[in-house]
Amino acid sequence: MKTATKVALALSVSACASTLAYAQMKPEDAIRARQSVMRVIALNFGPIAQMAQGKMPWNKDMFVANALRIEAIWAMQPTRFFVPGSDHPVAGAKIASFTDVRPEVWSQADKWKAAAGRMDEAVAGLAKAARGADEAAMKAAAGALGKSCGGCHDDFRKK
Ligand code: ASC
Repeated sequence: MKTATKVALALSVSACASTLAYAQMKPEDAIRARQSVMRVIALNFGPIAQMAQGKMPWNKDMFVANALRIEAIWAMQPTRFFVPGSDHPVAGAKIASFTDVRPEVWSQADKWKAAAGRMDEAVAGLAKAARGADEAAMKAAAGALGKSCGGCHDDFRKK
């Protein structure tokens, strides 16, 4: 490997490593990051939920595309963005940092992690169903995912 290539590689690895230091993220950046990820998941889940509930005509290609996108987006592990200090808007921050998070995310961390774990399972279940051919299984998996979204929102997000 040429020296220039080695240097470029080392630089890109350290740039990635520094963006991975989530615990050191500014709270306002963490709030924006998790809201951005959740927002894109919600946009992809909307049509899936509507199809599962018969509120929108069945479109398998759309269902599958959205389900696999949700898998990819959830793989960003947005739960990492619940860093200490991100439980309230940050005074003087350069970006808006309004948050609906409840402090129970930290004070009942085990319960919150369990709820997040159920989300892992539900997202995997949706993606698995989407890779199959069974429409009923896809709709059932969509329902399960909706429940697991709600499982966190009920207890850990302000009404
Ligand atoms: C959505 C969305 C959520 C979940 C939740 C399901 O589409 O934005 O937060 O579904 O309402 O319980």
